Amino acid sequence: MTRKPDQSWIKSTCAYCGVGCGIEAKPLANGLLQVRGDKHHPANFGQLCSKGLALGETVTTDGKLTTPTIHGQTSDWQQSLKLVADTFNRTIAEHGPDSVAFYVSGQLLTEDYYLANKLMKGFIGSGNIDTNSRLCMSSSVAGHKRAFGSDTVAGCYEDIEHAELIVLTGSNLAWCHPVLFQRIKKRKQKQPNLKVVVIDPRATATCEIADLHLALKPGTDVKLFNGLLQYLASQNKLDYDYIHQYTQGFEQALIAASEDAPTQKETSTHTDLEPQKLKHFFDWFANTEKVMTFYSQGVNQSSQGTDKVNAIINCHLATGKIGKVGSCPFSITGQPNAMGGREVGGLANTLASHMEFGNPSHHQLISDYWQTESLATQPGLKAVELFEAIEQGKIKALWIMATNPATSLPDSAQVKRALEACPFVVVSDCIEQTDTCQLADVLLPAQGWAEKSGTVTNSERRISRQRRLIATQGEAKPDWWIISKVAQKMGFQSAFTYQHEAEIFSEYCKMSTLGTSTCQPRDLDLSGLQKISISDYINMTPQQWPLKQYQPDIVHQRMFSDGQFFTDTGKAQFVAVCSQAPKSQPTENFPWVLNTGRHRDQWHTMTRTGLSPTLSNFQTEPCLLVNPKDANKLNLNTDDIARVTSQTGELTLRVICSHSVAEKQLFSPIHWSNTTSSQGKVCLAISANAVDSISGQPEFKHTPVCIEKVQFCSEALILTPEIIHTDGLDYWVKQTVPQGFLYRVASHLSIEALADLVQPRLNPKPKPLHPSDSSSASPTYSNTDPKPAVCSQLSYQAKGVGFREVSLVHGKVSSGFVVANKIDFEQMNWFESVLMQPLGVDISQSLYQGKAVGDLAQGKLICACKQVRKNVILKAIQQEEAPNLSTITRITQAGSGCGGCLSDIDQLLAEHSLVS
Ligand SMILES: Nc1nc2c(c(=O)[nH]1)N[C@H]1C(S)=C(S)[C@@H](COP(=O)(O)OP(=O)(O)OC[C@H]3O[C@@H](n4cnc5c(=O)[nH]c(N)nc54)[C@H](O)[C@@H]3O)O[C@H]1N2
Ligand SMILES: Nc1nc2c(c(=O)[nH]1)N[C@H]1C(S)=C(S)[C@@H](COP(=O)(O)OP(=O)(O)OC[C@H]3O[C@@H](n4cnc5c(=O)[nH]c(N)nc54)[C@H](O)[C@@H]3O)O[C@H]1N2
Ligand code: SF4
Ligand SMILES: [Mo]
Repeated sequence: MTRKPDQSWIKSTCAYCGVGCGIEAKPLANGLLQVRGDKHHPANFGQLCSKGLALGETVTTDGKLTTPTIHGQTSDWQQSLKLVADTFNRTIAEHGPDSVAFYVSGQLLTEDYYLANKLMKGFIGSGNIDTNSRLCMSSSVAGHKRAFGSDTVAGCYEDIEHAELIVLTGSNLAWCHPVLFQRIKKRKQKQPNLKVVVIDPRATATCEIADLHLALKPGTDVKLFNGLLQYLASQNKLDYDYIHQYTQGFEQALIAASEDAPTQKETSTHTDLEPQKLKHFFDWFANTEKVMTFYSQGVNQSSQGTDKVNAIINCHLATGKIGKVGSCPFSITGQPNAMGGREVGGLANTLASHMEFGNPSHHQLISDYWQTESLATQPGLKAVELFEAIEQGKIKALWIMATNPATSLPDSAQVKRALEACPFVVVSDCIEQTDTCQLADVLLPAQGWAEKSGTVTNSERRISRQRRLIATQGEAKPDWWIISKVAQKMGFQSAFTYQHEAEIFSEYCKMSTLGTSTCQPRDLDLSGLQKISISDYINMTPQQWPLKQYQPDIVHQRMFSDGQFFTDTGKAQFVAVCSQAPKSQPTENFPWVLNTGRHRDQWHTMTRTGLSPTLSNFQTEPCLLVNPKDANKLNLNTDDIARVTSQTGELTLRVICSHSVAEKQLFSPIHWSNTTSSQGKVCLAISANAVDSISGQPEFKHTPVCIEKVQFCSEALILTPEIIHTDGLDYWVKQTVPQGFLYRVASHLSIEALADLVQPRLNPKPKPLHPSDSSSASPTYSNTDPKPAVCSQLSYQAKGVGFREVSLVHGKVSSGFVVANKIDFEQMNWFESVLMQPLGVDISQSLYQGKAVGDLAQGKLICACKQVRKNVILKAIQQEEAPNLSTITRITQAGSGCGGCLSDIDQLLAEHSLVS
């Protein structure tokens, strides 16, 4: 008897990265979701990373935007949609279509995205719709178009199973695409001959699987790959048959490479790489048949991003390592639907469905298909230019959807000025409190990941369904619904009459067939889905394009296997590229280079992953990684707070000394905003002037800065069930914890003054404390309601030394704070132990002594076999100069039993030394 599939598990797709993992979810009685990997999904075969596993924790009602608001006042859909439509119409009537703009996102579903593009380019008649993919994939898009004549990712994930050499450049795959990383790791364990090369100025967690780590000088990738092309030619390792038959422009590209990188010595000097290491890489590439090169933001987010992409592709074309099993250049997409957005035409410089501005037949085809006479004739403004135009008053109405530009665009102060200057700003989001929402005139509540339904396309061109998993909270609506309603109210009724997302999807798929018999063929072929019915759409399994027919079974396709490309001649185009230094160079005043990127457990501006206590516990503060030698010169230690200043702005970040960054380089994560920190938003310091001249993508990884230590007089930890106001707190960071929020604070005030500032902000309000008149550690301590205690407060004060207070409700700690000169390990430990105390345990003694209680004094149990607790392991990590798994297990004995806790120890190592 075959077992019936469990109907209560609904198949959907993870909300986060471009790997596009399939999930299965089961709604729980408490409104949360149980989530597991979908064993049948070809992106992950059941695997999930920490973010995917914690998806269920992020569907809480906390902080959700549930009603439309106008100028901060709750409104309704009727009124707010009318206001948006009328204001856009009036602005267009007065100032023309180019006076309005949409700024959208790779986190919209394809159906949403298609409609946003259709409305702006097709009916408003302006090219002014750009997307956060400009910050993410646009250099790859531009590089692909130059080389292939189309924006095509050549390979598929299955190539990993065949590759003999995998090059990861500008990608921290272990943290940013963890399921692909694990897949490579597993394959390497089975197939030790597989070689992995990591090219990254930093020693990241990805280096764990690297046979070779090339810590190149930031920004020198073009030199490195030109050096490789020159080497391949000099060693007679080129595939001339392939070059002659399928490509053009090779001679010019080789001449450029040979002039740019004439010798290995020259390449080695410019990239700061040891000649021996360079030669290893070159030899491996030259002598391995099946090579995959994955690249991501270390390549794209550069003032030479497009050239970097083409320098990589040149090497693959010159050796014929493309379109073959196990061989391809592979741009890994960031967002879950970055690829879908590129397909529908969400970038300001493309039209729709991989059809282009400047091609009259494409214009005609689209105008006929959409039945419009207003199709935009010119590309619109790219993201950075768009926000400049907004500040200059050229854009008078702006609609932002599913992105948080006040945090993620370069030069946050400029973005804020622009949004403040713009007469009308609409923001569609599912979260109420973001830096961008705070600057909106109209806020529209969009359904979030678990509430909405549609499709996304992942890095390997695979379209998966995202399915509705829970009931919608409040009045939130699907983004496609919001867009169609506004379009209808603007007067475009007949073109936006959709009742179901499936209708939009099939219209979009059909668009991919336009003109393919009369014009040139296009890579994006979705013809097999153009007639999909609503019920087939509802049940659709993952489909990979190109798809001429519905794929009932999973397929693994690669592009260009026939050597046919989408240029005018059908041949791939080599691009002659020459290395250039990053636009902003260090100076005497700004001698360090700040690199920015991602942390393992947070997603972008934390509006969603920040809701999960589990994910928020990995890296709790916006940090600055500093090489220990530099730290020494600057008199900085781990846990100090540093001020980082660039020509654009200023940050205050917690220092972590780490060998993972080279001297003169710094790294900081991108996740904190003004909503979660005082000055941890890295884009405050990033200039908007350094962008790639072809793609318009900003240089996020190379900002000259200076740093100095900031001396504070006091620090505090504050636990509160609700958000508190932070005025007067010089440095603060907010973290989600199971009880509510944990604030970490540093201040120029004395301990007493800081305690006075903090105390009234906590709820329930504590009764007045008994002041201590002693300057020694002979404290007074007050228990305001010792016995039957529904609500009680315990506080302790030792003048000039410390201050501790907790409020209990029904015997459980509900809020509290500790203030000291410096919140050290002991204080942190005490606070944590008090929070974890089971009901009914008397914590007054612990409060008095400032020492953690009972067993919890050493933190939670990590190794059950040897009974080793967290803090014992942390202490060992801190005492060791270069801690690693084997030294820590030897010193503490943890993990020497069954070994089941080794991954936890590894995680502690990663958290506290940052390189695993
Ligand atoms: N956990 C997590 N995962 C994510 C995301 C997230 O927010 N959190 N976001 C998703 C998105 S949208 C994206 S775009 C991807 C990004 O994924 P990645 O591109 O892998 O992530 P980043 O950390 O931005 O940058 C990658 C690496 O580029 C390196 N780098 C800096 N300069 C250079 C250089 O000049 N040359 C080379 N070769 N390398 C350099 C950096 O040191 C960094 O380690 O991640 C996706 N996945
Ligand atoms: N310094 C620096 N800056 C960077 C980068 C870097 O490496 N360094 N990386 C850049 C890159 S690659 C990227 S992709 C960007 C990401 O930057 P953003 O796009 O600004 O980051 P998110 O936090 O993902 O913002 C998405 C917003 O959409 C909301 N949202 C989520 N789902 C939905 C939905 O279904 N509908 C609607 N309407 N809203 C939704 C979320 O609550 C959130 O507010 O950051 C860029 N900025
Ligand atoms: S690898 Fe990406 S898609 Fe997969 S579970 Fe993690 S965040 Fe989600
Ligand atoms: Mo991205």
